[in-house]
Amino acid sequence: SDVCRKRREDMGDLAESADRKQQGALDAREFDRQFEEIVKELTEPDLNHPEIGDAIRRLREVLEYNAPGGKRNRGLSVIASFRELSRPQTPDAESVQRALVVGWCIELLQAFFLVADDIMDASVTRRGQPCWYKRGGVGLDAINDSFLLEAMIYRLLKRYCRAQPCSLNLIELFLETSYQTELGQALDLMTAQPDRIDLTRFTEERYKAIVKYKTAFYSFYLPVAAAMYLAGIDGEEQHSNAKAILLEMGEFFQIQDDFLDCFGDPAVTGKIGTDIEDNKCSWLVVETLRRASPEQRRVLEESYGRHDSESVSRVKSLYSELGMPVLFGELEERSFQRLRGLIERHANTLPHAVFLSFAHKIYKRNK
Ligand code: GPP
Ligand code: MG
Ligand code: MG
Ligand code: MG
Repeated sequence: SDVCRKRREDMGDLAESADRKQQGALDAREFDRQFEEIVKELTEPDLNHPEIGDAIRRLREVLEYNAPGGKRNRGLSVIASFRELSRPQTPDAESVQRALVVGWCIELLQAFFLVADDIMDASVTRRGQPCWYKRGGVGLDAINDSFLLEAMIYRLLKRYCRAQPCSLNLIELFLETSYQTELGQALDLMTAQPDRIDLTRFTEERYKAIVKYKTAFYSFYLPVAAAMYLAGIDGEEQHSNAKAILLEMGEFFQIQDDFLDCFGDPAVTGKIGTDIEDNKCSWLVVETLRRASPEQRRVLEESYGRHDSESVSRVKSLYSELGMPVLFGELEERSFQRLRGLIERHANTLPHAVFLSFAHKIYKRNK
């Protein structure tokens, strides 16, 4: 039956990829509509509550400013993966809605992280608008707003998934993934202490650990794992196979994020990079250190982690001198090929389209 499946997959490939595209566009529209409904459900019943009404109106503002406006890759991949995993059946309306809501739970987790991360990274813009904490009158109150965003995840799971057999698996998945991301953020921050500029800490091993924990689990394993649970797939082996592929994709995604921090166009990415100023263990600095001459290393030592624009420009020039854009382009090709191999080896009974369509969304991205 494995052979049959393979053959069916190959033969239907072309027609199916057109169908998927169309379905994806329809789902994206439904996804946005679902957000309006979620905001209403989470806030309307208590808007005029005598005690918490004011706080609920604040919550509504926080939700509307911080949850939409991104690429929605993570959220949309829940419904896309769920459809693939349900094949050849077409899921009923209620299951589709559940997958859309769980998709929003991931976007809310992301909003929670980003509101907090922008404070920690002293960032200025996000998704083409001022970071939430930069808005007049918000400031560090944004910390509590980030907690509110997190709390919405569990209110939604309770409302939409409570009666499902996968309910506990989903809750535990969100909690475990949050913990992993917070560990990654801890590693990211401790490797970037502003008063201790020490380039020897920027090793490849440290880099890989940071990005696996701070990005790969929540951005790649979480959406697919959630879709698997929704589709009734809860076997440990299948989850660990999916994880092997998705963590690799996540590592590459953060390398892109680091590259775009310096070489991306803020008008396209919607954010202004801060990695050099923040003394971050970025892919760019790790690779530059591997290639730098003793003199070039001295330039880095004197200029990395400083806020003045001359220092930042010196670091950027060094990145260009050492050919980082070319190196990045080569890595992107190699990484995509390696991923194809991983999918062949690890996808097993899971449909390859789950992984391939996710990979196609991120390769060659410029935002
Ligand atoms: C991306 O790092 C990682 C996160 C946004 C996770 C934050 C985790 C918390 C527990 C707060 P980044 O700082 O490179 O992202 P960006 O470039 O988008 O600011
Ligand atoms: Mg950060
Ligand atoms: Mg950041
Ligand atoms: Mg970044």
